[in-house]
Amino acid sequence: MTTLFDPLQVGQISLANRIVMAPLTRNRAPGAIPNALMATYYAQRATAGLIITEATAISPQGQGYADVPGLYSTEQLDGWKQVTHAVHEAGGKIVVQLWHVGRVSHTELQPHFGKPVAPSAIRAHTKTVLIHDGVPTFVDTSEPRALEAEELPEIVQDYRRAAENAIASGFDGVEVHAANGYLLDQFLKTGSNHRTDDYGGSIKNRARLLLEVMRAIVDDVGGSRVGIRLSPVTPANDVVDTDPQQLFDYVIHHLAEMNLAYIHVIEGATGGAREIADRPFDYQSLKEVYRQGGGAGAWMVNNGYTLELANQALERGADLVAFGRAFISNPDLPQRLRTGAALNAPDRSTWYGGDGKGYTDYPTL
Ligand code: 8OZ
Repeated sequence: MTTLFDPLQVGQISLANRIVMAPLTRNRAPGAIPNALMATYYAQRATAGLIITEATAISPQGQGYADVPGLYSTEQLDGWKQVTHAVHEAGGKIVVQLWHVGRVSHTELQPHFGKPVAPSAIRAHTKTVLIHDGVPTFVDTSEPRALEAEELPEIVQDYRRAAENAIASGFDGVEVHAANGYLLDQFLKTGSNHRTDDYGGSIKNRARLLLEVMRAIVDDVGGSRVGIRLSPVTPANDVVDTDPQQLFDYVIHHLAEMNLAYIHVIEGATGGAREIADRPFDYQSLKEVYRQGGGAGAWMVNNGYTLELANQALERGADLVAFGRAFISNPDLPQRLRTGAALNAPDRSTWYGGDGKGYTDYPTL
């Protein structure tokens, strides 16, 4: 029987085990530049089979929170090189999560204090984080503007360039963040996409930008080091779709043709309930559509997993399990899971922003 501790080849990345560190926003990159503290934090967690970095802006426009990192300037690439080097020295594997927040932003974080961009000019009822005088504060997101169709090829190019930058910075691959109500998810879903051009309306049109982004990246760096994160029914950042099962069947069917390294699925409400009464979804069926379409990438599951739930998921055919909060407070999580050791509890007050406290000071066994 397969266990979490068995190795797995994921595209061109060899994983020592099936325990993945989920992407976690920590707001510790002032000026959007990755730093030595971050290198320490990630290297401490290098016994994960795979580390997925915190969401990382592909462009200044893609930025939506204070002190989250980017991957578009020389300084940022140099910062990330420290991180990938430290993780590789510690024997780990690391991919970077590529992020455009779309409407989940604030004018204070946008180039020239412009409006955040979105498929349609519909405000998200959600918060973002600004840091004033070192203190993180949650504020409402700003009113967005609808992107012109002519702007979309530039965004596709920003993703492609960020993927190239990732490889140049020593990452083992990239994960496209198409989940949690950010730009690509905003395009996918009916609640946030009211466009009447080729990028709105039908499922085919709403999925167009996502598939263009994926094709551009895969053509450039090769599918064997590309993954994608999806969240079919999450209410995170105020997204909703009238028919998520049909929408994601279409998306996954087209992803199946791309020879991706993995598909990463958030089940239920991100960081919350795994089942949502008024948003049912059949994840097993989604995986079957992927496999029937020829998709051979690893199937990664996430959201509220315990060791017991993880073992059940492996029995049902999942290949990888991503743990988020448990990795914040347990740098040696794989060893703890293997030995049944107790887990440190995460301190929520230090999740977003700050220094090494609640970041690099959690004890190992
Ligand atoms: C928590 C706080 C800020 C951003 C996501 C990137 O939900 C995030 C995020 C999470 O995917």
